[in-house]
Amino acid sequence: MVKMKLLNIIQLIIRTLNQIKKLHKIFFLFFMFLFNSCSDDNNYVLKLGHLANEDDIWNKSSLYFKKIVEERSLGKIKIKIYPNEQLGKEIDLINGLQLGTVDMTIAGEAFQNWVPSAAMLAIPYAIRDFDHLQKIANGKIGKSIEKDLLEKINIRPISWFIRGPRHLTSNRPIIHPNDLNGIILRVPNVPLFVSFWQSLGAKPTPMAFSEVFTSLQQNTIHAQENPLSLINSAGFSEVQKYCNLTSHVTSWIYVVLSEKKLKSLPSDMQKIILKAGYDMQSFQHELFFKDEDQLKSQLIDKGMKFIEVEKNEFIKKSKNSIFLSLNEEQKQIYNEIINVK
Ligand code: 2Q2
Repeated sequence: MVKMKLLNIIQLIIRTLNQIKKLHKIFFLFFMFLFNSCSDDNNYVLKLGHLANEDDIWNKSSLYFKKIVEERSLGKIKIKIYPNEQLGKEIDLINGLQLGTVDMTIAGEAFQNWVPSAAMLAIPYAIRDFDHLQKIANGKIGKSIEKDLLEKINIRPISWFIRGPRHLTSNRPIIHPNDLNGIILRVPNVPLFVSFWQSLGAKPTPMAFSEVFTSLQQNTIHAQENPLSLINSAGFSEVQKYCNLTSHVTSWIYVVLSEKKLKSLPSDMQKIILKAGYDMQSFQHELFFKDEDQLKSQLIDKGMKFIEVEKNEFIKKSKNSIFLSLNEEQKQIYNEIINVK
């Protein structure tokens, strides 16, 4: 009798335990469902497209941004990075930002096609060195370009990256502007660059960055111009023998975000993005100065020959055309730039 009772009690305990276990499972599933649907609601995806490849400093800096944003937002914000113009060419990306098909990109003087003051980012022979560059980008002129981008096309710069001087690469040495005779030269979609190279006697042709390597290889263009970092990461040393040290443009570039996208996020998420933009800038600047010194020797190792050019001849020959292409307001800013000591 006692044995039977004991058995009943044990069975009752087991049943209760089983029920608790089931309930446990149900609760678990219920909470998982809740958690998943919440995190779906709170998942924000930002697509960042740019023209450089995986090895470039822009991509390394973008990856740093991705890391800190995802960490600080506890995974609520996801940053998807598309290098190599996978998400579109520079001009398409800038259009896409305004249409809402892209959230972020890295662009600079090409903005002059929408915002005239962005031409001031890259006036040939205006910025003397990195110290001067930092003063301009951080100062009144940089701030007013940032303001124009935001007010005129609803695009918000969240970082600015330092760039090394642009040099001309080619398959024959270019020492003097006269050597440019007959040279078809790729430039980005930047009207000022077209008039600059025309004034020097070359045949500039605007083209998206992703098409440059193949066009050089096929000899449909003979030359291109870019900072050493892009020349190196894009592997132009495989299709160009000479790097002519024209140093014709020293400039900076913006990492930009669609203001509409930013404003669609909760304010704590907005703060995380803006702070991360600021931190990415410091990260890029530090990495830039570490990299910049080694780039020349890396390119020499890859077989490139560096050519000293008659820089004064380039300045002399292009000066008039640069000035003519600026309107009154731009001329004034140009004078301000060169007067910053
Ligand atoms: O040559 C290029 O395509 C790049 O260096 C940049 O895209 C260029 O500097 C500008 O189009 C930036 O807006």
